[in-house]
Formats: sequence, C-alpha cells, structure tokens
Amino acid sequence: MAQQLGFFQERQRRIVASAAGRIVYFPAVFSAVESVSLFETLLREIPWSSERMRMYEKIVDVPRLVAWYEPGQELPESLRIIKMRAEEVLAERFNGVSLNYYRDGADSVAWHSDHNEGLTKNPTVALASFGATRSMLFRSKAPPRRQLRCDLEPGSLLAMCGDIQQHWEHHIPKVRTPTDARISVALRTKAVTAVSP
Ligand SMILES: O=C(O)CCC(=O)C(=O)O
Repeated sequence: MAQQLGFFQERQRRIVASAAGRIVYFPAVFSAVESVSLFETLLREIPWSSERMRMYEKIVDVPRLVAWYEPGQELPESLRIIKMRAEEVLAERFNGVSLNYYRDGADSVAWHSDHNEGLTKNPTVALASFGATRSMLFRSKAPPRRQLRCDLEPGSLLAMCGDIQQHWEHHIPKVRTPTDARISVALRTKAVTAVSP
C-alpha cells in the first residue's frame, strides 16, 4: 500500500482551497471489485436506522438511512478496511465513523457544515463512496456565494480539511432520474473527553 500512496497523491483533484483548508477528491482509492464487495457488505451488515427531524412545524423522516460508531466502539471488518485505507491515503487517524445510505435519488442531505458535533477544531472529514455516483455541491458562506460540484464516484475518497467547514457548506441534492443506491462512510476525528470515575 505504501507504494501506492504516491499514485493516489498524483491523481488527487483539488476542488477548492481556503486560507487554511482545502477540499480534495481522490478517485479509485478502492478498486471496482473492492467497491462492489464493500457496498454489498455494508448494505447487509450495518444496522441501518431511520431518523426523524423537525422541519418548520412538522416532524418528518430524514431522507436517508443512517448508522454511526462512536470512538472506541468495535467496527465491523468492512469499516476497519475503509478506515485504514483512508488513514493511509490522508496520513491521518480517525476515531468516529458514521454512514449514510441513500436508497435512491429521492434521498439527500441538506446544506450543512460539519464543525459542531464534538469534533476536534478544524477536523478533517473524509467521505468514502460506494454504489451509485451522486453529486455533492459546495457553496461558500461569504458572498458572492460561489457554488461548486464534485461527482462522488464509487471507490472514491473526498477529504474536507483544515478550516474549510468554517467557510463552505456541502449538500447532496435529490435527483429526478432513476438512481441506484449509494452508501457513504464519513470518517471524523472526535474530541474524546475523559470521563471522571
Ligand atoms: O453522503 C455524503 O457523502 C455526505 C454526508 C455528509 O454530508 C455528512 O455526513 O456530513
């Protein structure tokens, strides 16, 4: 794997950079065969759950299924493989894993940034994608609200690093055309607080 790291670095594509951060896309971090196998395993083995959220006056279903593993929680083999590969490519360690399962084009995630969920300051958030390709949109928080798009292909890794979450939001829009399922594995570094005895 160490030999391949240069290969991933050469193929990386910078989507955007801020003064102290960047969003970088790495295609084919997992081979096509690995991607299919990991997608099928995650679909079968992860304990997916649906969540509800308040939207204006109503309580509605979150439009995707989710799962998560806290720091210290044992990961299934498939997630250990994904986490290890992401750590090798990015030369960073992660301790929090969450998953999103977009069943079809009607599933989505709204505009948000990831900086207030018990994460370390300016955390790297890495997203590994499996299954169908979905587009991720990015928009700057400051005017003029620049918008960019990145297609997240199966087997790819997208890394949002440094202070990028302070300046940019991201979102997976719904798509109208028939779209197969996609699973994303989000790796983060959470601040672990000592629990007093
Ligand atoms: O599905 C994705 O890759 C995006 C997930 C996301 O935005 C998040 O977990 O914060």
